[in-house]
Amino acid sequence: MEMVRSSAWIALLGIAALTGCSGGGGKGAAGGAITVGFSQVGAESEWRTANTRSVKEALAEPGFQLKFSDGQQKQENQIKALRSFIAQHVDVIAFSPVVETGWDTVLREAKAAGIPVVLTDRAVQVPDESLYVTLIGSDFVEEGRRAARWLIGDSAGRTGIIRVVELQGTVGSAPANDRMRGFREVIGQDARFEVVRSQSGDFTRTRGKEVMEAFIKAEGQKKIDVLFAHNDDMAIGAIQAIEEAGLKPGEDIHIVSIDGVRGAFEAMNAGKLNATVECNPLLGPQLARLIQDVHAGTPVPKRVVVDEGVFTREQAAAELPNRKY
Ligand code: GYE
Repeated sequence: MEMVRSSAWIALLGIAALTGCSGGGGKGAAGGAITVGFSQVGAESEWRTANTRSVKEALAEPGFQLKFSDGQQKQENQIKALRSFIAQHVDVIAFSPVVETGWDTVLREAKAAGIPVVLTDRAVQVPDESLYVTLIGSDFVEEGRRAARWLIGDSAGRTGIIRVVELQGTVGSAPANDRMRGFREVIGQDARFEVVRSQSGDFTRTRGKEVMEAFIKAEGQKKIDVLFAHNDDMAIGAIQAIEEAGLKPGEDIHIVSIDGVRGAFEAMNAGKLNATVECNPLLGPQLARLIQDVHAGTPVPKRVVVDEGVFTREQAAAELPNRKY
């Protein structure tokens, strides 16, 4: 089981030549601060709060001027923000796209305006990869696989069908699509596992609790053995629903989720969550360096991923003081 610290960055694909640098129109070209328009997904989870803090801190450094916009989990808000950044002639646009599809038009507008785009955290699906310069973030497929591998280890010696319910992240988002895929890829190789319910809880505690309540009700007398939640916040919401139904989270229903936020470590410490797969939100410093390189026209990798691990209940007490988010 991996216990790698999360700061090492690995370049996956080769070096991509940069195109579309600020085109001389931005303020940075005149030697001042680099103006960055950053469009954030929203404030849906503990992960996101830590991510926003990290980005804001890093881009508060001298050399940057940050224009920050909160999309409140709505693509239309993010598209509006990107158009406003284009109209203001920012030097670089950085954004974390709430969903994967539907960005072609606005990204073409940015390209036509000569403004380079750096994706952070989440990926887009676009027919033309030159519409963004680079993507920094986690490998969500691998996180899904890690959750499944942990589950297979946890279920060693168990016979009969193991009934799993899944709380998905935001519909159409890269982490929901990829975590679902990675998880299924691995548990699909073990005939004991059956995913009996799978629904979106939109990455929030409130929805996580509501959807888990619905799962419990719908399953009636049939036992739910495992909950896989695409993030810790939904797992924490679900824990409440499980307790209110008179069951013991972590015992009657084993729970694995993703992110590794403080709340997850506290839940593991209380015995209510069994494991969390780490997803590091502290992307700010790396993002700042990448923006500098992109603005200077220095070649950068097309894809940069974070190195992350898995933590269990047994490790929670020792690890809790080291957590930075
Ligand atoms: O796992 C979840 C957040 O995109 C990796 O978004 C991010 C996910 C994270 O809401 O908690």
